[in-house]
Amino acid sequence: MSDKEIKVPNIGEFKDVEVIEVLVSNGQSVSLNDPLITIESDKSSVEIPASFEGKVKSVNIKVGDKVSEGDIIVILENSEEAKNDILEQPKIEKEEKKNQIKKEAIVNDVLKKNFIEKSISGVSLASPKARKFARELGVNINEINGSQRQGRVIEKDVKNFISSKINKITEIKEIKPKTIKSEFSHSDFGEVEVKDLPRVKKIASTYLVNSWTKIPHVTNHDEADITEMEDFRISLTDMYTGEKKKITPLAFIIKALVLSLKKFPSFNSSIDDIENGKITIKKYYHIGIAVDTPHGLMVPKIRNADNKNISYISSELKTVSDQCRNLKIDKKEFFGGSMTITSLGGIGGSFFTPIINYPEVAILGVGKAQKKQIFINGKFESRTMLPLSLSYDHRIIDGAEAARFNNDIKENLGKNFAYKLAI
Ligand code: CAO
Repeated sequence: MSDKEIKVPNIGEFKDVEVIEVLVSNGQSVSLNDPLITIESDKSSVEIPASFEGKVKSVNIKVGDKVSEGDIIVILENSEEAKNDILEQPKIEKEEKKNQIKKEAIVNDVLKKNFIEKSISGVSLASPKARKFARELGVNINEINGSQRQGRVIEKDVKNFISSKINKITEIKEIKPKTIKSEFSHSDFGEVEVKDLPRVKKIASTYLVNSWTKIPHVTNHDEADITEMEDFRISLTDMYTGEKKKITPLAFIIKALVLSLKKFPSFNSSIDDIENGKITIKKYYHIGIAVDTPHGLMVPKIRNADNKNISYISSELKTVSDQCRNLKIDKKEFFGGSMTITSLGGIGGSFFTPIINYPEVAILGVGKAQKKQIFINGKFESRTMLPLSLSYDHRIIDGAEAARFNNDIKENLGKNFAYKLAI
């Protein structure tokens, strides 16, 4: 089988056109339509593609040469073998050969048309650097309007073209969803009263929507056996007066959570900008507590909970929730948390799906503890079970890690009495 030559096709009346780029080298495999060289007249430049496939045996042209129709660009080695080499196909049958000839004719026609049209309109003049840059980025240079004389495209034009495309994509992303408006109003169906939404609810709604839409939430549900903890809690008395201490389970849960955060630092973190690939691990333990107030939900922090004992945490809980309810709390107290606890234990209900308090990465929902019959060591026992609902940011925390975290909290609230040390 003889070698095949790829020649400069018919490019109209153009002769002695300068070669500004050679895009292939010896030994390289080329496929149909792969660009071989770029030629440039005084008005236009165009790539000459391969009119058939094969392995380059020799390149007969170098940058700066002047070429005309019929000049040999490359010689492809024994093209059928090379083709088989590339595509691992059986020998080309007669029919395929015919198609190949047709393809070559089409390539040549298109090329000729392009070169002549572009020469007339002068649309795709481009520096070799810009052409290469555009090709590497997969941009069709003919779509770019050049900033130079006669519309010549330079590298900067390619960059501007790409930025404008990116901006368009961003603009599309930022289109806000429309508020759905019904053709009927509520009052069409009966008496209604329209009131102002409390300011706190309006502010909270922005944060809640942000968190719900930006963080991929997952919630793991579990139950902690707090039988011994409850016995201990209820037995607590004031050492001076001998009166029963009023400490709710929440103070114990805060302490248990701090212990778990120390073991699982990724729960005490924030990602402010996922694009920059950075995570902030906090070395402090400021636990947020969701407080139900007549003005709406507020989340003050119990600062440095690791350094406070349970009695102190309990009194601080009362102080900050009173401050929230009386609107006597500094705005700064709503920021800078490690993780939040939202407890419905004093009200009722078991499991729910809490929304993470952005920019935190997890929130612990606590339900009402109840006596349950639990099967232990072959028999049923009456145990006090506390429902836990741990929602976490799945970008940072995996399900297995969340399950281990819940196990650890259960451990801290369980028989091991980790909390006893902290009274
Ligand atoms: N299981 C069983 N009983 C519980 C309990 C639990 N998990 N948690 C609290 N209790 C009991 C307390 O021991 C207390 O009992 P006594 O009246 O017999 O002493 C009673 O319930 C009331 O407790 P409390 O709710 O006043 O106190 P707390 O420390 O548990 O909670 C606070 C403080 C500020 C979290 C709470 O007042 C509050 O606002 N809760 C609502 C939070 C909320 O709305 N979360 C939802 C946010 S998501 O929309």
